[in-house]
Amino acid sequence: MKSVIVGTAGHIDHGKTALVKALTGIDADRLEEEKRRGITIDIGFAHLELPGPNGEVLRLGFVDVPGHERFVRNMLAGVGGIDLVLLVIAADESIKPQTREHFDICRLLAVRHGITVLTKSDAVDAETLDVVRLEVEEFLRGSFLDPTHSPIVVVSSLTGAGLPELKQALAKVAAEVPAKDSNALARLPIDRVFTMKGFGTVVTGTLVAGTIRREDELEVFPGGKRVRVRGVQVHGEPAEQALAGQRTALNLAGVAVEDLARGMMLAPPDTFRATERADVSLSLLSSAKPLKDRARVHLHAYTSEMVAEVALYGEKAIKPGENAYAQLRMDERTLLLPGDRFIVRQFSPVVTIGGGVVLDATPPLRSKKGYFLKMLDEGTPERITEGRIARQSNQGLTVPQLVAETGWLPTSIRRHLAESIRQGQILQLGDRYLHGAVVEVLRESIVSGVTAFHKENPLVAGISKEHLRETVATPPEVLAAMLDLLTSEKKLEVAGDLVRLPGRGVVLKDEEAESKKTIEQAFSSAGLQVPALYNVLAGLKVDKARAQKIVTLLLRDKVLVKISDELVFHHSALQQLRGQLAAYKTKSPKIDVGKFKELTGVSRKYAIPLLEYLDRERVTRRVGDERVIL
Ligand SMILES: Nc1nc2c(ncn2[C@@H]2O[C@H](COP(=O)(O)OP(=O)(O)OP(=O)(O)O)[C@@H](O)[C@H]2O)c(=O)[nH]1
Ligand SMILES: [Mg+2]
Repeated sequence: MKSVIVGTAGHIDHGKTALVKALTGIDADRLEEEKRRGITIDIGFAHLELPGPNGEVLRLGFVDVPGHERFVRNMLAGVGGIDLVLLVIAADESIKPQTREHFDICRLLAVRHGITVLTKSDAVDAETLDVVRLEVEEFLRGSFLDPTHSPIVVVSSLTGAGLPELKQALAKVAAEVPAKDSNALARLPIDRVFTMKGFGTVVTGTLVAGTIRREDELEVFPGGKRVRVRGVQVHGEPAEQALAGQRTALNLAGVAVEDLARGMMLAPPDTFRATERADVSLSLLSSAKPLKDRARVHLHAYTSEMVAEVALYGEKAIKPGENAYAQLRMDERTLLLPGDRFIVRQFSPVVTIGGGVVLDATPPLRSKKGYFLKMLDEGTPERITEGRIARQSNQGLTVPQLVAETGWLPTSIRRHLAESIRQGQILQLGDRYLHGAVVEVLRESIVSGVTAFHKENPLVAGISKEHLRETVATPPEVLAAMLDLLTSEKKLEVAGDLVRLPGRGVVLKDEEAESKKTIEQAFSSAGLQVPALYNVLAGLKVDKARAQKIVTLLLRDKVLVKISDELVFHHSALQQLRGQLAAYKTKSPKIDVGKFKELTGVSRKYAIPLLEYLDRERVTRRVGDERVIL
């Protein structure tokens, strides 16, 4: 059994609701006010089973929309999920404003199948009917309802004339409609919310993709609330599951009626993110005024409606009848996915001016990359997957992230990735996929990061993974996978938490570190009575060259201070000396060599270079044979 959603479209009073009733026996006008005023205000529903041309059963769900120009927004809430449109034109009135507007909307939403129905045939003579038919044929020329490939059926809902032919045409066209994908990830745009006695919260909608089963958990967008499906109904009958393309009612647990509204969307939990921005391809109707950059519009997608700003990519305005790439910036968060169709209406006065398709629902805020949109617009799923991964640079993307960005199933994504991986365009690192060129750059920067670290820290065995990760800005799992790659290629070595270049042995480093400690201790414990440097170095385990390197390092780090060719002091001893002089100053502003020797306990051999050092450091100033303490 195949399920197809049939929508009506057309000007007010042209007989849409009457036609649906004549076909199905169901009055889609369910509101008391609708019955009283004799017009449709909100969308209504009906259903019909027809035998298809190949003997299969076609299950048609009807969405009957209002024709009144004030209720176009309700019409938009209904038209989002339709597969096939019945464009209803009354033979006694021919084409009217909402005939055009509804037809424009269907074209902008890329509805591809339909039947044009000339109603009220009983109300006109044959001549008038011929004239109207000519007008209508002219109107449809070149569109998806072009009369050369799409039927025009003349009916009277009053007398029943033409109804058998219409049913036949419906069966034929419905059989041609490609079935919606019930294996895809489920999305149900909510069009009605109400309480049913004994059941609680019920929502209805046209299931645009996937399957929803009893007991499924779903997430409400926006808002993120979780709900459980207590019961499913399809076309008013209890069912175990609803499939894409079916009018669906769900009895929901875990949510109050007040928390739900038309415009929200149900989808699998923890899979998608609501967005406030979407990059789109936008077409402006030729009947519209030019649309300026940053113009505010009413945005309609499925059952949702909100205000959005249209930011153009590079252009100052879109001209009537033209297409452009744009970023929609919404006033509210909503769930949109690439491929979703939308309509925009002028802010004021409110008329339909255009529509288009979402290319990217996770765009950067200020991307100037029109070419990226062109690729998303025209590329194959393989290229799009590759491009999305490349865009994330060092971060790459996981399969769940790709699902969230594209709405595709994990299996499809893996299939799209297979060839790129085989060709080396894409590499898998841990759970992430990175672009090949990015991996090359990353490889270089990791090796050069480690090399630079060794150069700056000759006495440390290696760089810690965390430090390296910060240096190259990449997720831990990507670094781990890169390190696996680089160690297998013998470009790096990993020991515990440390990463190093091959050959920078730890044993060697331990000796150096030990020697460094020995030197430091020798000088810090000596105070001002420092030993000769060559004596200290001679006692070390490391060779002369490396000992000299360690000293250079200690001097660079100002742990040791060289005050003459022969004399090296620990910085703490010199610090202490400054303290002693400051204390001495409180007794006497001046000091001579003798007093200095007395104060510090050093011999003349040390006292002279130390005082000269203090002069250089402007701790003292020589005046004759004495020093003024500054
Ligand atoms: N003579 C005649 N009258 C019809 C026919 N179809 C509908 N009508 C009448 O036309 C009026 C409008 O019909 P509806 O079916 O309510 O029109 P509609 O297109 O649903 O109108 P809205 O939903 O308000 O846009 C009603 O009075 C119907 O009885 C028809 O085939 N012949
Ligand atoms: Mg109606």
